[in-house]
Amino acid sequence: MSNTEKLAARIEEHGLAPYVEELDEQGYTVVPPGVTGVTEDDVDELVRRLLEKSEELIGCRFTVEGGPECELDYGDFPGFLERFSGAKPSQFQLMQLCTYHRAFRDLAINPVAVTLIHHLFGTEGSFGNHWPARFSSHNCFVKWAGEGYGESLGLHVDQGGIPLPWGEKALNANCNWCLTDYTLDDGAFACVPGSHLRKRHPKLPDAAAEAIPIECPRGSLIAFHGALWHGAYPKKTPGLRVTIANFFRHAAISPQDDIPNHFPKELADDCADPETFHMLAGFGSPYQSQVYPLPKAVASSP
Ligand SMILES: O=C(O)CCC(=O)C(=O)O
Ligand SMILES: [Fe+2]
Repeated sequence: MSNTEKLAARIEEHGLAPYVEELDEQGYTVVPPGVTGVTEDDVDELVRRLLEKSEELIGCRFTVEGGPECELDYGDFPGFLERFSGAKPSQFQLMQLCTYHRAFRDLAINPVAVTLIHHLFGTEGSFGNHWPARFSSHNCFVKWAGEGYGESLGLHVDQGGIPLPWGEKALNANCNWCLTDYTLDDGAFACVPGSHLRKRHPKLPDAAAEAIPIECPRGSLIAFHGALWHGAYPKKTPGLRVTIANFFRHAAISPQDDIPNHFPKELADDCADPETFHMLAGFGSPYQSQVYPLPKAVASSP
């Protein structure tokens, strides 16, 4: 079976046809937990581990209901997407989640998420277990009430580092796992539906007028094309918005986190599907060493 046929079979197996159609037309899709197989218990565990790690790294206790229990000082850090509007940061990002615990590695290779990502990158040039999708980085956004990204909503594209013109297929793609409810006032994901088809960067602040909030219950997956204009609304309610952003790249694009060279192999083996994890991690590129055999001289030339 070709990889194109395998992909069609996986879309069928998981009942993903409507989500794939939405991805193509709108540039994003929202998949409910009943379809991804991520349970309430899984979400509880992920949130607990993320907030424990946050406390360990920051020295402040965080709860979903109450938010941060301390005042937090960012020093000179202007924020990443906050810079567009000059808003004061009211979030932080945790990185390299797949080194934390197996629960994050299992989420990174969730079969529904990976199937949608394979669809976004296409199967061109793929064979056997070599699909174009690779991990780029595994991150978490922890957000609380504040200015968010300001008026611009931080609208951007995730494949923004790649020179124009962009083609049909994504070069980066993202899986946002909403670990708390997404509503407008809770700081929902913002996007301009269909903007991936414009194949250019958003112009700020005008693009913000076209954005809509993506509201969905905790446990939902928002998968999106790397050329979709997106950001987030400011959180206005008490407590935390917690999201895991598993960022993928086409094999031709550099990873944000140098996973192929630095991710521990023994951790990659400790997950629900080590073969898929290894492939997405990008281990074993034949050009990292003299992998392809060389011929042997059997007799000297006359
Ligand atoms: O939810 C957010 O604050 C922004 C998410 C985002 O830009 C991303 O995951 O690429
Ligand atoms: Fe983004």
